Amino acid sequence: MTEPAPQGVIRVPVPPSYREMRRPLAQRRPVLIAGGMRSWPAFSRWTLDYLIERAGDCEVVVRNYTENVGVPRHLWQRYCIHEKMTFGAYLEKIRAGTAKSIYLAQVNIPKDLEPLLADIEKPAFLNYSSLDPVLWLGPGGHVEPLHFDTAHSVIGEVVGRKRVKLFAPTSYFALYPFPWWSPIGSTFSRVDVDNPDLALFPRAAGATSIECTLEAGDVLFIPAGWWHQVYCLDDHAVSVTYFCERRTAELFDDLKDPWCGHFETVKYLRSKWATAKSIGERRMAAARRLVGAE
Ligand SMILES: O=C(O)CCC(=O)C(=O)O
Repeated sequence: MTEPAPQGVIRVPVPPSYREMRRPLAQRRPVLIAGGMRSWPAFSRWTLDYLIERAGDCEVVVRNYTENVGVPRHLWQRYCIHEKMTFGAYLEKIRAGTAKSIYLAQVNIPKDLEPLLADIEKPAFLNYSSLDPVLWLGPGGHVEPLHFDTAHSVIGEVVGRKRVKLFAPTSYFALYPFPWWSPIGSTFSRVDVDNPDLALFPRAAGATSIECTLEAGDVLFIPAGWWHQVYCLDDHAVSVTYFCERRTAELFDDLKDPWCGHFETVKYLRSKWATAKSIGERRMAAARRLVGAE
């Protein structure tokens, strides 16, 4: 089965008007707002020296992917090892080029990097509520594996560039998510989309991606359910994501989302299990009555 090619990433000027954002949001298409975060103080401030001086003592948790380097993705036993260190120690590793398979991902800025909070702004076109903004910082060459989020992502690219490969939610079955009981999690794909093993994952041949490159200063809106794999370019790349609570986004129609369908499947199986259990219990009660045990 071949998926229809998703239309490309829509580019809108900054600041986007409500009208310009309304249609892509309603159609749930990725949107790139070129220069959308250039007004953030972070854009001109966030050098490695500045980050170390402002927040170097903060303790953060980083993701160490070393054990998975060179291992085919579907054989990963776990996603990564989490390690605690100071933000400053991690930034020194970035500077020294020794953080190759260590990524600082999804660090809650208000809680864990509070001194940096004044440097960022929630994009004005975001007219629904968001969770706490999170920081991503990593070395050039890092690839954040293909996954989707259950909330919209609004990514502000602060330093360096990132290439983003996107697949529409309709590619769900072509991308073979890990099973929901695996330690990796069912929002991650088992397929290495840059070099898919079509003998193992034949449907992946039909998955069609779109791509964009985020330059420093750009903002990318990724609707919930869109798969994305993110490649850090340049010496290092830093971005901030505002995840938006999907329940508060009035433009949603959950039932049409395949990933929602996935959770629906789990709910359905649970309800079947409950039904089977109650039938089993009734039969056991009848059997006990039959043999006079009740
Ligand atoms: O920047 C990255 O490495 C990943 C970002 C991401 O997955 C997100 O913001 O949803």
